[in-house]
Amino acid sequence: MKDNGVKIIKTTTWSPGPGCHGGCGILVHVKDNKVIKVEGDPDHPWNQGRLCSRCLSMTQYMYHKDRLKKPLKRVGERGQGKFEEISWDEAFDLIEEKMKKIRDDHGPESVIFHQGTGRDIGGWISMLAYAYGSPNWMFGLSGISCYTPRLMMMSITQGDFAVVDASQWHEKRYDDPEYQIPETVTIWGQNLPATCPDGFFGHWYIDLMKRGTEVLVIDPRCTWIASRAKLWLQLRPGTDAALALGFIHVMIKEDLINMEFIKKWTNSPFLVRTDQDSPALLRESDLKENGSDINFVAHDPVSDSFVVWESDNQVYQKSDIKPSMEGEFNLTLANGSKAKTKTVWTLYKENAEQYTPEAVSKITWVAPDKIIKAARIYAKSKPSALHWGLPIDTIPSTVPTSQAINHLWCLTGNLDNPGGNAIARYAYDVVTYPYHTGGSILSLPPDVMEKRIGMHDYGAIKDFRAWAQPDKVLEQIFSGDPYEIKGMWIQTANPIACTGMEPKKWRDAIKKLDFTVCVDLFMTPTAMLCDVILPAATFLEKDSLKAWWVPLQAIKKVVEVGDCKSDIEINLELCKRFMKDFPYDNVHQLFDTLLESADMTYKDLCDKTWMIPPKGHPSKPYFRYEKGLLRQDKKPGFRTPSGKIELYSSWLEKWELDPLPYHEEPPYSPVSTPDLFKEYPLILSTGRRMGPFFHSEHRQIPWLREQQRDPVLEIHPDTAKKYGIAHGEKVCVENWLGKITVKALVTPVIHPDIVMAEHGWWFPEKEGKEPELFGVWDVNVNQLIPMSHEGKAGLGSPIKTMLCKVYKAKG
Ligand SMILES: Nc1nc2c(c(=O)[nH]1)N[C@H]1C(S)=C(S)[C@@H](COP(=O)(O)OP(=O)(O)OC[C@H]3O[C@@H](n4cnc5c(=O)[nH]c(N)nc54)[C@H](O)[C@@H]3O)O[C@H]1N2
Ligand SMILES: Nc1nc2c(c(=O)[nH]1)N[C@H]1C(S)=C(S)[C@@H](COP(=O)(O)OP(=O)(O)OC[C@H]3O[C@@H](n4cnc5c(=O)[nH]c(N)nc54)[C@H](O)[C@@H]3O)O[C@H]1N2
Ligand code: SF4
Ligand SMILES: [Mo]
Repeated sequence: MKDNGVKIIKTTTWSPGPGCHGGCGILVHVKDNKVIKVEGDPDHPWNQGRLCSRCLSMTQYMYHKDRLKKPLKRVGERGQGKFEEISWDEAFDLIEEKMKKIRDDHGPESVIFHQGTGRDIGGWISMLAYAYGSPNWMFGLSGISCYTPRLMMMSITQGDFAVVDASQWHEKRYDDPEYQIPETVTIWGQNLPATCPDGFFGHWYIDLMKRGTEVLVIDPRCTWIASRAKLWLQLRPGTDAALALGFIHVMIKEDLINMEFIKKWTNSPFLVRTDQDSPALLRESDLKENGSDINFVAHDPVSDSFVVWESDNQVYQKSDIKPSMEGEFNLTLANGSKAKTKTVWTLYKENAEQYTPEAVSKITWVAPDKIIKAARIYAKSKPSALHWGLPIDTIPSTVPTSQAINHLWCLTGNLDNPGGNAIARYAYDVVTYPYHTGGSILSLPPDVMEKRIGMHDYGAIKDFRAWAQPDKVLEQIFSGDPYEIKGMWIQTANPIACTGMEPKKWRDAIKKLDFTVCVDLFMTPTAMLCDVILPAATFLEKDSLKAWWVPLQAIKKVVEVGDCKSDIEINLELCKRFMKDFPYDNVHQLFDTLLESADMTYKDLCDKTWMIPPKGHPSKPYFRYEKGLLRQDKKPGFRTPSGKIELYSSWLEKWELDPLPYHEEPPYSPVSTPDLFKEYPLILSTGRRMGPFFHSEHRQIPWLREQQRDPVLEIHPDTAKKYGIAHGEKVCVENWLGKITVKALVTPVIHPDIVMAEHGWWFPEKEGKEPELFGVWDVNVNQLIPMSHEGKAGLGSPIKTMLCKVYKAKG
């Protein structure tokens, strides 16, 4: 398209620029090789023309005077802020020399490849780490507490991930005849209009609400959506598992569950041995079908488990026997000994029994009648969809919490149904960012993978996600045990201002290493400490592709800025230097290989810009478990070890964790640390997102910063009054780990016993060298949150459930 010398190009987003998890369709106006305007693409089914302020500010971002435009080499001491511009050739040569030396002297595992959140990086940074030979590719957030716990739990429970079906799999969206508007959407700890995370666009809820969907909100804060909800439950932070189990209790008691679905598709009729220290699913080796006391116990070959069958004549006949859900059975095992067993469903009901509305109310602060009402709304709505956010990950007990919530849609059969929780796969099975082990562009031999940090501590780290465990990485940088860490490659992360808890430890860790590289777009508190800084291109300056979840889409290079290079080009160049016979010459060759499963080339994809999988494709809903579209063996069922939804989790059993969900107190809370609570009498929640900023980004962009100049602490008017704090005044937020000074935002949206601090703050306009580091130590709330508090699965951390005191700052 051409008009007055202005070319309009259709493309899609995926960091850097808006920062975000991306997905939106845009029209880019280009004049004289310069972007002059970005607007929403009205024809793109995802955002249908809408854009957030971060995308609308792209011109200010791309052409900002502070953008890094050439590679930099440190010439002073670390943190002194003395850098010299070098060419790309010099930068690549230097990195090659230094990193090869570390590899020769200490082994490739001694370099950590550190990424930030889920942006256009996972595929490319894992490729670089593996080409170099290091298994230590890492997302540096304590306990990997962002999305991974939810992904892991969905994967082991139902074999696939799921998200709310807001019609995103249909080009015609809400008007598609197959689609059904959810009667209710439950928004569990998510602030969607501001966040749009994890392959979801926040405004879809508003579209749904306009079409009649009611919302149920579970959040300690009255969010924009909560203020428009049918019911809002203001729970105590970190008690979500108890609340979900309270729902389950009510749903079972009032028969609001979908028993047909549960019988047919879950492992509820399986038998569990209960007379040992820890219960265990029965295996074929435990029992012979004909050798048991009762002849209606049948072996299920897919799952290698035992199922109890209902039968009038008590003779096992596959054709006329229905699985039975309930009971206790004394069996004779294959080795002749006796065993007590119960069905999964019997155990499940017993477990839920204790979570009465009254008991749950005491834990969660939500009134019993509200718990009952909410459970009824969720379970009776047809279809009913549930979306959950980051707070489910940011607690050490994230595994039982995500499990309990995941069960809600499994118990009601709202899985892969129109308007429920649809199974989400990469569109056309094109993997640009591997969310679990496998799917990476390169792989490493098992003996090298064995050295991945945290692998032997946690089953979930070993079996589910190929990342190193970040808390263990930080510990190992200081201990050198079992091997020394010597270098760090940091790309799309800002551990000093954002990803790192106890960021002063991360500062010391980075400074301790022999060689560090940071790839970023601006100088940050983290980049300031590194040896080489490489200038990355924005998404409008690079070619890339995305399939999270739909559509499959192209990101197109529209212009160039300075000497900036895309992350993928940087990594590909280094892969060639680190790995003999690296299979790709250029990024387009790599993209073409990734697109093989879609049977197209990158050029084809660019011509179309975006594509939605056709009906019948395994990456398109609905009811794929009935059609044999989910499992590799093409049988009906789910991609779990048993082929069933595992309400009783065989993976958790294998990892020696509790196979059923339960509530566990956060490590610091009025209940678990009452003495500490006397000194620090407020619950500190952190990281409530801000629309204009993405984490630690965008503080230098005028149109964005003018929306909010300073970091704030949300505090209830009664609490502010109690502590003599007025709106807008400077307050200290302090606990036993540290202190920050921010502005009080006195507001009734927050519970009187909770204060909410923002994360990711630093001031690009302030002094950058140490000790100031852009004022990060005055305002970074992560100084009040500990590392090494991951849960039993190696996942989760107390990011949103700390304690603090608040008082007026002096002066
Ligand atoms: N207290 C508290 N802390 C938190 C959270 C919280 O809720 N509370 N949330 C946590 C969560 S969920 C996450 S995911 C982390 C996120 O942490 P990060 O991912 O580290 O956050 P960002 O500030 O978005 O990005 C880090 C840096 O990457 C650069 N960058 C952005 N995109 C790109 C890109 O495509 N290429 C390159 N080379 N650089 C890029 C940015 O300029 C920025 O300097 O923060 C965590 N920190
Ligand atoms: N503008 C913007 N968008 C972003 C980001 C950003 O920095 N800025 N970050 C991106 C990233 S990486 C992520 S992970 C997502 C996160 O996005 P979301 O999943 O939406 O998470 P948050 O904004 O951290 O918190 C969501 C809500 O949870 C509530 N909450 C706090 N504690 C609890 C609790 O214990 N239980 C319950 N039920 N609710 C609680 C908060 O009050 C808040 O309203 O956002 C992404 N999108
Ligand atoms: S969700 Fe908002 S910030 Fe993210 S790509 Fe879309 S418009 Fe841009
Ligand atoms: Mo995140």
